[in-house]
Amino acid sequence: MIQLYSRATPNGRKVAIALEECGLPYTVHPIDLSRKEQKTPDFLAMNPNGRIPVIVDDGATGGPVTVFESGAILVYLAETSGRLLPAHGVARVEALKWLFFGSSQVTHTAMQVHHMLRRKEAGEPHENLGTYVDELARLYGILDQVLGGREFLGGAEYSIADIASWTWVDRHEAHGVDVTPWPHLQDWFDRIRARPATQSGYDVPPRDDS
Ligand SMILES: N[C@@H](CCC(=O)N[C@@H](CS)C(=O)NCC(=O)O)C(=O)O
Repeated sequence: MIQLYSRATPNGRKVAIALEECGLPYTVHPIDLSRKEQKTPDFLAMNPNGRIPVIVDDGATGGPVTVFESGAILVYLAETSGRLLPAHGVARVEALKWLFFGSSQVTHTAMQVHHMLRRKEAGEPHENLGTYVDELARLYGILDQVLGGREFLGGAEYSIADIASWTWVDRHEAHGVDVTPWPHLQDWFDRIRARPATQSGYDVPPRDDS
C-alpha cells in the first residue's frame, strides 16, 4: 500500500490525481503546512527538503521505498502501475521532456508568483512580481504552441507530463495570467479537468480553505 503525505496544493494534487488515474490503492496522511508538520523530524526523515508531497510504498519489492519531489513520484507511480508513461522509444522521451518542463520551469515559476502574491497580500509587494507573471505567461504560450500539434503534452496519450503542468495552470486566475490568447491550452485544460481521476484526486486530502 502506498502512504501519501500531502496537502491539496498544486504539487500535492499532482500525486493524488496520478494515484487515482493509475488505480493504485493508497492511504492519505494530511500534512498541515501552517502548523509546519512538514518540518518535523519524522517528516524530514522522509524528505530532508521539508516539503510535500512524499510517498512511502511499504509494499514495494525489496522493502519500503520513500519518494519525494512530485516529478520523481509521478515517474514512480507510472512505472509501478504501467500507466501514464510510454515504456520506451520516442513516445517516452517526449513525455519525459514535457514532464521535466512542467516539474521545473512551470512549477517553479508558478511557485515564485504564488509566494510573491502572498507577500503582496501581506503588504510587502515584491518588485519582481510582474517579471515572474510575464515569464509564467510565456511558458503557458509554449504549452499552447505544443498543444496546437498534439492532443496531450507528450503526444497522443495522456501522461504524467500533463499532470505536472495542469495543477499549476489550474491556478492561472489566482496568478493573474490571462489564458484567453491560448485556445489549445484552454481546451487541454478543460479536457483534463473533466477526467474522473482529476476530480477525485483534486481535493485529496480535503481542505476547508482555498
Ligand atoms: N519541487 C517540489 C516542491 C514541493 C513544494 O514546494 N511543496 C509545497 C506545497 S505545494 C510545500 O510543501 N510547502 C511548504 C514549505 O515550503 O514549507 C516538488 O515538486 O515536490
